Amino acid sequence: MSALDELLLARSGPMTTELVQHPGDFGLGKVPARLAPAGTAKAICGFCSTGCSLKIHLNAEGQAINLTPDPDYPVNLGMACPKGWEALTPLAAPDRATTPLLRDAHGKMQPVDWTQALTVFTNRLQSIQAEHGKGAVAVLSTGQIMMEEMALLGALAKFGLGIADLDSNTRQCMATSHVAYKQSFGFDAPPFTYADFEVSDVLVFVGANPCIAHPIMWQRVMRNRRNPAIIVVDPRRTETAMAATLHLPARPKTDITLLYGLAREVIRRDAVDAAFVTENTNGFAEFASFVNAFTPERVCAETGLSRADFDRTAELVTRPGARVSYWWTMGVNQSHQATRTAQAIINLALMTGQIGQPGTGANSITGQCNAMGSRLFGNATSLIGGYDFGKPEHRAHVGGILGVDPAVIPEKASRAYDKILDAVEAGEIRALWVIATNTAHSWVNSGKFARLRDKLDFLVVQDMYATTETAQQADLVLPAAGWGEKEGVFINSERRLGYARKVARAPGVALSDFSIFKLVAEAWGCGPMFAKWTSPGAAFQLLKQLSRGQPCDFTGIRDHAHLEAEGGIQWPYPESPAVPQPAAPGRERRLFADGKFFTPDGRAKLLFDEPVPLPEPPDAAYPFLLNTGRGSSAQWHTGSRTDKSAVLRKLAPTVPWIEINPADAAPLGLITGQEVAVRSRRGETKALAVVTAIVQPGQVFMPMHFPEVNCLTFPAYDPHSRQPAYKACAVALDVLPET
Ligand SMILES: Nc1nc2c(c(=O)[nH]1)N[C@H]1C(S)=C(S)[C@@H](COP(=O)(O)OP(=O)(O)OC[C@H]3O[C@@H](n4cnc5c(=O)[nH]c(N)nc54)[C@H](O)[C@@H]3O)O[C@H]1N2
Ligand SMILES: Nc1nc2c(c(=O)[nH]1)N[C@H]1C(S)=C(S)[C@@H](COP(=O)(O)OP(=O)(O)OC[C@H]3O[C@@H](n4cnc5c(=O)[nH]c(N)nc54)[C@H](O)[C@@H]3O)O[C@H]1N2
Ligand code: SF4
Ligand SMILES: [Mo]
Repeated sequence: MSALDELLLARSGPMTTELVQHPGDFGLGKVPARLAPAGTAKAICGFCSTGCSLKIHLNAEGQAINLTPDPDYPVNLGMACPKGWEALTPLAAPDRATTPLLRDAHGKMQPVDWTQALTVFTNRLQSIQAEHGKGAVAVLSTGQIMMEEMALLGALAKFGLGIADLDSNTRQCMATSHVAYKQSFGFDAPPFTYADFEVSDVLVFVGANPCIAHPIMWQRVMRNRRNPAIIVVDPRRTETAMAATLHLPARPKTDITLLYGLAREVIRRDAVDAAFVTENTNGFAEFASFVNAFTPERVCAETGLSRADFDRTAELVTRPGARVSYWWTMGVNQSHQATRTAQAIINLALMTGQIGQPGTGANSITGQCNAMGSRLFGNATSLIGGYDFGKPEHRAHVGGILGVDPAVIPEKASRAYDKILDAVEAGEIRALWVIATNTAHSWVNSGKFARLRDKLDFLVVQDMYATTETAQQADLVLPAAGWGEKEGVFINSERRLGYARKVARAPGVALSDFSIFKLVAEAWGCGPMFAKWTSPGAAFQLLKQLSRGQPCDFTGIRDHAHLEAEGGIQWPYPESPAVPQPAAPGRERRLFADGKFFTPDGRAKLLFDEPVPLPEPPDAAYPFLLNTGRGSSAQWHTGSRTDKSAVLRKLAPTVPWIEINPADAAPLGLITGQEVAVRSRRGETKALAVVTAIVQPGQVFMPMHFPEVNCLTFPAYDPHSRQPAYKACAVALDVLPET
């Protein structure tokens, strides 16, 4: 029996044998029995980066029946948001990809078996590489698969398949935080722990709507017993802004000006932590002279904020003895000047010494369940393990641990997502392998991706569903097991590694991404290179070795079982010197308590630039500024998973809507529920109007959960992170006659 047959047969066997293999064949070792025959198993939620633990209740076969949030986990303390409660439902959706699908000569998708699928995959991609060069194939991956899987993919693609360009949806989401931290701190290292929500005196949220996007983090804020001041900087009066003590509706993308103005106030009000700045930072003198130009008058004129609100903010963040924490998400990261805006936040925390202590920090909240895993181990921007592709000693070190010849490790990081698509447009990249992301819906200015389809000789999509906008355009669909149908580790926003168990069997012949990558390696002819990657558990041991001596060192974690027993463990957690795991219920640690950063001289850098105007401001032809983002706590991105739950569908509108201020609606004669055409220079779509003062006059907002939205968005990118600026483009509205 072939290893593939064994793999497939094992899937219909008992739940305790996930990846039973001939050790000789694909090198997939036998995974020890883990699942109890009945009872409960725990899995970290596979939606957002909060990383809640869910207790899955199992039947006698070890299959999930239902779930309840885990009361003992330090992250969620027995809570879950609607997506968590409904996490099992999308697994049973009727449109799951249950078998590989191959487009036939008539353009129809036909079911094929894995042997055929792998043969076509290998033949097509290898012949494209033979004809056009290795660089003619690229990968678009994700922050939503297990850490072991994304690491195996990164290693396979770059070292085994010779693919130089591998980027992921993390570019759409966290690239800015990654670059900002790396430049400022010397490593991509979010310093905080969720306890900081509970023990801050002043919390400043910039471009973050945790009530909707991270509801359980918001619950942690609600547990704060210090009567905190909560400041929310957001052009919309979001649920979070409504719950705040002070809402600053600064004009979109003027945050950088506001933050520089606050830095000037910190200096003027003598609130600089001089000892911290002198001992632990570089660049303060230059920064201080730079921000001197950001007077309150200028800040208020450019941001549209009142002087009273600005002064109140300055007073709160400089309050003597107060613990101040800064939190940011996509309102910052998705900007044309995102990295410097994030660093303007970092600078404020540094200059006031508000870092490394309880209730402080310049804290980027992550998005996807494993965006942190992809930042460290995706092998895209950083060499797997947080190393640099450009350093020969790093390539040698990584090659040594993984048992691959350093000569096969590229000397440069991948091109960014937008450059990969530019290369498709130029005919240089001819094939794409898209894994666990829905590019056709989520990429900025999606009309471009739609046009590029014809330029691709071959498009492979590896997803749980064959129905996503991207999968429908594929030449080959590889059916993947989803969260709950496989095991592995996610890293959450506070650097906590958490383990998710397998609690359900994937439908049909769908396989875990880990198994698919192993099979691809074998079919491609580079299987031996990945001999050490016998299972997610074995891969975890390799990743531990890669982390050794890095800021993210987690060599002290024995294995998956250790993570499960401890309720997750935050990095760093080195083997030596051992870090005591703090006692329950906190079990939390933060970085930089000693003021030492990961730069060569141990000092953090204050980085800054002049504010740059909006790339596409509204004008007479396109008078509104379109902002986009999360619509409700029940909707996840492109809806491939959450739309499958009848419960979640009841919690949010199922058609695209657009929020518009009453002052703008009145002259258009527009009322809530009326249909409008929304036009930008790139596309046009329809949406139902919601007339609301949540948005400011001149601004409109659309949730990103409908594919129509990105046909409008403007492709501007932050120059450092190349993250798209999804949240600001000019649109026009036309009221449509009732039909
Ligand atoms: N329910 C749900 N939860 C999710 C997700 C989901 O799809 N659904 N996705 C997850 C992921 S991957 C991510 S990245 C996070 C995103 O989490 P968030 O970033 O909190 O969510 P967004 O709605 O994208 O953007 C946050 C806010 O930024 C504001 N904003 C826009 N422009 C500006 C600006 O110029 N300045 C400021 N200060 N604010 C601005 C928007 O008005 C919006 O309210 O959510 C995660 N959680
Ligand atoms: N206009 C606008 N656009 C945006 C944003 C915005 O704020 N505004 N936000 C951006 C951000 S922050 C993000 S993160 C992106 C998200 O954009 P996407 O990544 O495109 O969105 P998802 O719907 O999460 O797509 C994930 C896909 O992976 C599949 N999947 C889930 N689990 C697995 C698995 O284990 N294995 C495999 N193989 N497949 C799996 C799902 O079925 C789904 O099709 O969208 C970005 N796009
Ligand atoms: S807050 Fe995030 S991690 Fe927690 S249950 Fe909801 S989606 Fe899952
Ligand atoms: Mo994201």
